[in-house]
Amino acid sequence: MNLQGQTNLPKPAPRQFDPQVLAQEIVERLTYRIGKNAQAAKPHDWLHAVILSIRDRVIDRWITSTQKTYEEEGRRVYYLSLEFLIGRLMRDAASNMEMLDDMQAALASLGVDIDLIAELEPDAALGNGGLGRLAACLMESMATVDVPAYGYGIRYVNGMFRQEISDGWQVELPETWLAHGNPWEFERREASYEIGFGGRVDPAEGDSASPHQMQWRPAERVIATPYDTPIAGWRGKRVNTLRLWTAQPIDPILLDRFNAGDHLGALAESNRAEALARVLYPADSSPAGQELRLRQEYFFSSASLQDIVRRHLQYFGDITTLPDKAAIQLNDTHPAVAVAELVRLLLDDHGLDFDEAWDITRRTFSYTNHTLLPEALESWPVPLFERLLPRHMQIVYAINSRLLAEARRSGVLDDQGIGTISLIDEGGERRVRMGNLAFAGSHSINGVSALHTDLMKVTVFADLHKLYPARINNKTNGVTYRRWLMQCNPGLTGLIREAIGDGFMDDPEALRDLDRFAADSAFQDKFLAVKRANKGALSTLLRQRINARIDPGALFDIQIKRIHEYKRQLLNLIETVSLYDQIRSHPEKDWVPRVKLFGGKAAPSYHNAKLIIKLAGDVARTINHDPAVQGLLKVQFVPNYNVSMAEVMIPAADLSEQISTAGMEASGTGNMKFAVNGALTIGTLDGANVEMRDHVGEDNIVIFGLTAQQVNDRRAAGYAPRDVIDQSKELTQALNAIASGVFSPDDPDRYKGLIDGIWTNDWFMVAADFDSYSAAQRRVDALWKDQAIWAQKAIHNVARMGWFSSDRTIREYAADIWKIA
Ligand code: 26Q
Repeated sequence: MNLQGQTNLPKPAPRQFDPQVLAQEIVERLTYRIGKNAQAAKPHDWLHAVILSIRDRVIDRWITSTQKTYEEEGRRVYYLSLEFLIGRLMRDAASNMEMLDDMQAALASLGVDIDLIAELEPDAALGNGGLGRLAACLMESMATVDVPAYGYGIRYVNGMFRQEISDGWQVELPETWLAHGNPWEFERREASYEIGFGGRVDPAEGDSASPHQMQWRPAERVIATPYDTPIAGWRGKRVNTLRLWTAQPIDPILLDRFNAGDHLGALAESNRAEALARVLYPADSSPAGQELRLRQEYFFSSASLQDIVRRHLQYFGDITTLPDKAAIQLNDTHPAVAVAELVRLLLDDHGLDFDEAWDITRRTFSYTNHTLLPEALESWPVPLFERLLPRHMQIVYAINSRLLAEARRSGVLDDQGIGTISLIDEGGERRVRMGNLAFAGSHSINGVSALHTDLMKVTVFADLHKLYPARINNKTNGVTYRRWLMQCNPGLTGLIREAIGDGFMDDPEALRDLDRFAADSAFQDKFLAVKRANKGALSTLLRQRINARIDPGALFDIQIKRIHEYKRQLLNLIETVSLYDQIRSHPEKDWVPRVKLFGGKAAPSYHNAKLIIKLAGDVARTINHDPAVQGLLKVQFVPNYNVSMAEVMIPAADLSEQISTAGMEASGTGNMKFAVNGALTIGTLDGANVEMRDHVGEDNIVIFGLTAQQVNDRRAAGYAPRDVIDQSKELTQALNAIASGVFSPDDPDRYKGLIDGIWTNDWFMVAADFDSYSAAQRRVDALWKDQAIWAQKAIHNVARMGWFSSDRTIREYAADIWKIA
């Protein structure tokens, strides 16, 4: 091998996608990797063999990409996230490697239906909702636009729980996605690290030790071992790495204790370590202040930082150039302790002085905020933080004293302002504010939609923004159109290709060309036929899964997302009840047949969210059994909504419900997926809906309700829901029906408290927006009656949504935050 050895390495054989060759490969994997022949193979074995065949192609590119990254010596991106909601990978990888059609043909020649085996792949649900799915879309887009990136997270044994509905109530069951093994991952034992907890801090020994240098002696240590999953970009251009950590005890069994007869004690350490990667916290907006959660946050942050620093030193040898070679993006505050961890590594392990350590840290980190809800802002009690991370507590204090001194010197903040930017909340029980730590430790802080970013500047980060006015910037979310159009909606994709060619597959903004077909009645007919077929497929699936009977000829009106009061599933249900009431009162009117579908999980401890699920079931049962509205209105709650279910429901939607209280949904990303699949949106001017309206045009979206400003003003002026309710006969009737037990005869008071909340407080402005929402729904009905107009608007949506591709989002991060060419 010569000095440039790599360039002389044998090149992997060119990829061949001949279905016959593929069929041979699959059978070969089946035989030699799984140990079965085609006759004995079960569907699971076929799936495994198919994944191995795809994986081998991915690996060729993975190795080339890694090599290219090393050779280019450019900056790498590290995306730190406690959640990656990836879903299934088989179709994604095969499609991105451009072998999906050939794979289908190969399998067909072996007598295997690709759709049937694809169904068997578990849905990797290592995330709660939007934030986790965004991380997955961004990973795929980074590979697609050729950004060298690593995702870092936790390999939870149990991801998001499986939701069952029992007697109408949500029941949470563990999801065991790893039960049959995971052919996508590679264990990398050689890249293991020790992670400490607790213990004490001593001054560093030796004459050369700097004053800030300390020696942390943790009381407890665990090993973090990574598992790598390749993430292939579109056309296999680049394959990046998703590195997920698992935890192991240093001593699996304490043999001395075991031999002394303490059998449980001998395993205690092991259980404690394994708990770290056991389960994803299923709360998406009200942080559970549990010690285990903070331990998870530190565990994966420390492992990731040690890995990043080791890799940097191995290739560049000089820790001070870290910010030139590494950009670390914090996905919300969940990994914010990484800021203190990097400072610790620089001070204690590398002997830098504090100023230099702090400068390197700030130039390396950037932070994405995903919520303005005060109850979702993470903070940890100082005593807990100090007990678990004594050295980091010192570092937080040191950062804080600099931050506050700088603020005083600047003169832009008064004492109250200084109090709000402090890393320590001194009101009551003292707490470490993770949002302020992430902000202080970053050179860039971004929101996820234009509105959300504007609101960040005047709410949560108003004072930090005064002090550092250049740091906050916007990066409107996007979604990957490979998964969310091309894979989940082959019918529409085929129709688009027929009309405008394949350009949009590499450049989603080329979807624009479709605009000129919007008024073309032949194209409209084909478009409506595709939608109808997708609705048929959903209807078949729901019949098989939950024995639901829904008519694909009706308008499919869908709200799928986590259940939360601010997302206002309750507004939708109250309007459904009101519509039910109106149909019964006026059966002679020309009602539009509607199917209303709901899906989503409630945080297990979120009482009202669980009650809303129960209400959806109660309303559904009553309406679906009433012959008076038969064929006109149907309601269904779809259990266990997840990525795979979204991939079937979204292409089948006519109407997308994006109805959060304005100012409360940071962005939304489901809204984008629906629109690009040709659904019309009924929505408030919240999150990215605002920008969607700007792109698709106000005639092609149904907007209603108070604006964020109006919500704010109403609250400030002392909003009295009672006055609003008294003005609306329909709302009064619907609320009374629900509160009096019309839908819950078995327990008439079940919804009394929930509905009382609307009468007395109505923080989420359900009553204030009701009439406007109801009127908007009747505008939707009117549009539906003219299918040509409906199709025209829907086609404009598909054509004009290209900007919401996560490729665009990633290009903006790369240019503005990571400074990658
Ligand atoms: C924090 C501490 C302890 C336990 C749990 C949590 C926690 C976990 C997940 C807090 C929040 C989340 C998830 C938030 C989330 O999904 N936010 C959504 O992010 C999307 C991507 O930016 C946006 O589109 C949505 O508007 C936003 O709600």
